[in-house]
Amino acid sequence: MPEINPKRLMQDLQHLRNIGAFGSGVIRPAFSPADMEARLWLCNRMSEAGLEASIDGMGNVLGRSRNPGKKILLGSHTDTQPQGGWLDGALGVIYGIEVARACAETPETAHYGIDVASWSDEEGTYMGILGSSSFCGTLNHDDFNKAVDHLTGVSLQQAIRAAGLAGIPPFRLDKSNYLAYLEAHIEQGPHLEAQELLLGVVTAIVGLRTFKLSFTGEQNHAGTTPMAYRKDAANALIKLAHALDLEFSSLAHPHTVWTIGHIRLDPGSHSVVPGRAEMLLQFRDTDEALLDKLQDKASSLVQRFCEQGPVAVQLEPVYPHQKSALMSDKVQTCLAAAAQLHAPGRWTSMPSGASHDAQALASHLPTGMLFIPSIRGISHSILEDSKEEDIIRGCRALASATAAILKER
Ligand code: HGY
Ligand code: MN
Ligand code: MN
Repeated sequence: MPEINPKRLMQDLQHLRNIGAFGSGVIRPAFSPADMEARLWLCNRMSEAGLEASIDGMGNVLGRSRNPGKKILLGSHTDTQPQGGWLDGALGVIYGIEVARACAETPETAHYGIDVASWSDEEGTYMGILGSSSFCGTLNHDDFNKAVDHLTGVSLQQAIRAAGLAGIPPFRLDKSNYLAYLEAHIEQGPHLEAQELLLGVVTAIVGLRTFKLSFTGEQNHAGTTPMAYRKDAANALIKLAHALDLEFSSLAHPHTVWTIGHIRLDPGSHSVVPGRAEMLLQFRDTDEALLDKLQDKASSLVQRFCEQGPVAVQLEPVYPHQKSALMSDKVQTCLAAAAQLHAPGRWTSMPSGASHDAQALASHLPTGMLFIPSIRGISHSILEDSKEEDIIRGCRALASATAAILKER
């Protein structure tokens, strides 16, 4: 069985953490200088691990084994949220490099073929799971052409050009190359820690939908405009947000989540009745039919608000919908055996409340995911962290699962 090198694993994770470091977290949004610095470093580390590594025109880093025969693809992402944690995505990419090195250093597994990927823009600075969708050939070109960073207004195409990637051909999946895609990731939620479990084998990944709601009223004086005369965009936003919360609560399943993660009031002065307002609404569940119901509910609420007035409301999708994905039963069985080996009786099967690149790969390759616990379940925050022994155990379990699948080929 390949034996990973825990010291080397932690050193690489810490090195990556220092690229774009921000307090205990990381700021490395897609195509930023820090993101590209990290990708170049990954290329070198993959080459040192004996892989043929390069970056494609979508920013994907891919390290390919020179060994003949069917391979395993390991990967995740190294771009982050505007303020992210040091392990979200990075864990699975560095695990991949470490598993490739461990197999190469172990005589009975040295002939195994392991490719390693860091997909670009998983976090959706421009478009969620951009790089992995491009790799699978499922990137919608209209979505690609209109993708923009909603915080800066920079287009995806401008960002790719500024990163020096324009014109480089994108990598494309050749299914005949691979037996499976495995992605290790932090859980980013509280369940493993709360149950004192050490590993999670993912059964399914949530689908997610993100909408912008725009409110158009009338900017006016906050002192002289009587309440009955107002067309207050902020007031309409607050009322609609509350109505959504009540209606979604009545439709939700146990794991359904919804978030209003961004609100903007215009002009944003304390003495002005806002004439315009906007908010971003995102909802997630593994059941696409329920997501349809939530979407219909949001549309009917918007229509009702428009009919009642006095503020006009518009609902428009932003970012392409990310469909829910089931993980391969066969790969789950293999990951479960590895979890039982490395955490006997202290692992569970579970859905993922976070989206992942694995949901792009799942309809093209047998795909599975392995979770390690997140301390206090925190993620998408600089406070995100995991215990070192859990990080090391997770890499050992991924190495076991990878070797077991390759042994069977
Ligand atoms: O939002 C997510 O679930 C992922 O971390 N991008
Ligand atoms: Mn992630
Ligand atoms: Mn994330």
